Order: sequence, then C-alpha cells, then structure tokens
Amino acid sequence: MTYQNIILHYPYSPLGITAPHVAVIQLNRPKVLNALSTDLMKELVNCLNTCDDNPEIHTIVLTGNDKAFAAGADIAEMATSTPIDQIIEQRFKSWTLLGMISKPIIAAVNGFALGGGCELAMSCDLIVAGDTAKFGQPEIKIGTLPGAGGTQRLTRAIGKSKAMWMILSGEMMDAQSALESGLVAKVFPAETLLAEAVEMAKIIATKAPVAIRLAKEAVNKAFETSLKDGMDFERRNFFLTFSSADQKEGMRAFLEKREAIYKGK
Ligand code: DAK
Repeated sequence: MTYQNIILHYPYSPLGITAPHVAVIQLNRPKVLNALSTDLMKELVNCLNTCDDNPEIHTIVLTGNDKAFAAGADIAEMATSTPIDQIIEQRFKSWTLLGMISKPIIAAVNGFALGGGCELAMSCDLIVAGDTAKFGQPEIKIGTLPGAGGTQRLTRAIGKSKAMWMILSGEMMDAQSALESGLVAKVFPAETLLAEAVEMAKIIATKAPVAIRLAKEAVNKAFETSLKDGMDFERRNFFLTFSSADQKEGMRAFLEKREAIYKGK
C-alpha cells in the first residue's frame, strides 16, 4: 500500500547503515503540523499492522518532524462534525486498533504533541522526547475535552493534580517537566532524538521477541487491573516464556558466557 499521510522507513538506513529489525513510521502532514485526519489514522493503523505482521520487524519507532509530532486531531475535519458523523465514520476505531499492536512502539516526540497528538504518543509503549518537545491537552481552549484517552492516560502518567491542571487550563508541559513527571522515559537534544530512539529500539530488538511481547502485554495490564489480577497475569506470561525455545537459549547462553541467538520461537 502507498501512504499519503505517513512514511514507512523500513529497512531504516540513515547514512547507509541499517538498523536491524527496526521500522520507523513518520507522520507526514507537515503543513498542518501532522494533524491527525481520519485518513492519516487509518493509514497509520494499516502500517502498524503491516509491521506487526512482519516477523523481521521487532520494534517500531513512531515520529513526526522537528516542529510537531502531531498537533492533535484535524480541527478542520472535526469542526462541523456531529456525533452521528463520528459514529458513522468510526473515527474511534483506529484508536482502538492501535491498542492491539503486539510489538513495542516507541514514540519519538519533537515539537508539539497536543490533543490527539499527546494521546497518540501516550498510546505508544513509551515516549522519548527532544528537549524542545511540548505536550498538552488543549481541547478545552476549543470548547471540548480530550476524547482519545487523554483524561485517563495523562492522569495515570503524571497524577491527578498535574493532569487536571493541564486539561482544565490547556497549558503545555515542556520536555523536562514531562521527564520529571514520568510522562516520558528520556529526553535527548532535539537533533539527535530520532537516532537515540532508534538506538533504544535496536536494544529492544535484540531481545527474545516472544518475551518482549509478553512483557509489553503485562506492563500494559498494570493500567487495567487490580494488583492481584495483574500479578496473576504476569505470572502466566512468565510461565509461558518457559515454553519458548528462546528462554532455553537465553539461559543456556548466559551459562555458556556467550551471546544468545534468538529465533523468535
Ligand atoms: N488541526 C488542523 N490544522 C492544524 C492543527 C490541527 N490540530 N494544528 C495546526 N494546524 C494548522 C494551522 O491551522 C496552520 O495552518 P495554516 O494557517 O498554515 O493553513 C498550520 O497548521 C500551522 O499552525 P500555526 O500557524 O497555528 O502554527 P503556530 O506555530 O503558530 O502554532 C500550535 C502552533 C500547535 C500552538 C497551534 O497550531 C495550535 O494551537 N494548534 C491546535 C492545537 C489543538 O487545539 N489540538 C487539539 C485538537 S482536538 C477522538 C480522537 C482524537 C481526538 C478526539 C476524539 N475520538 C477517537 C473520539 C482529538 C482531538 C484533538 O486533538
């Protein structure tokens, strides 16, 4: 499939050096700060599914450009829509499908991650930011409120008071505060952000793919269950790794003091 609103870089080979098993997806509507139109979201989910289905790809980096990761849903598209339009067009469907990708997705955020852009970053498995990044849920300034998980995910990420302030005021949070609040995992100079995110993706990509998927699933479960149910879920996934060839290989390699060679089985 050819994409109009995103670019898939796979293999990802900056300067001719390939990052093995890493795909980079770039949001590409620069004139409107990567506003998340319905078409863009459909393409993104389609592309993520393609990456998820490709056994050669282990980790995905989602990024924008220097000015914006994404400045939110496309306001021009949304401004006159009715609730019924939104139901008929199933705008929420792409957002639901995002949560079904089994491989780790790193959001690499430079510039604005606002509204749906912030929600998209938070829908990924972890966020890294350039030092000029700005996060926000400014929907209140245009007469509405977050609709793709912002009230829930931001609150879980940074706590009630900070999230409440951002959502009720529409004020943005800079990269350093996002780091201190736990919204992002790391901050890098804006110019090297993508390279650093790809390095992180490469580290994840060297690990046993089945264990990575099960670990991602277990961490994400922490947001949806009680501690007891989450621990039970973790234990089952832990046991499950012991039916993989990669667990045997990983532990054997440790004991033999060599690098493990994982087969993804
Ligand atoms: N939509 C459409 N166009 C946008 C846009 C957006 N979100 N953000 C920026 N643009 C366009 C601007 O209109 C402008 O276009 P031209 O005038 O050049 O034609 C161009 O991008 C450059 O923007 P500015 O000229 O405004 O650039 P500045 O540097 O001056 O300002 C800014 C940058 C990010 C502060 C500003 O553009 C801004 O405030 N943008 C809007 C941010 C915003 O309010 N975002 C939240 C949108 S609501 C849901 C799923 C998702 C959502 C809800 C429900 N369901 C599944 C149910 C999400 C909702 C939202 O995100």
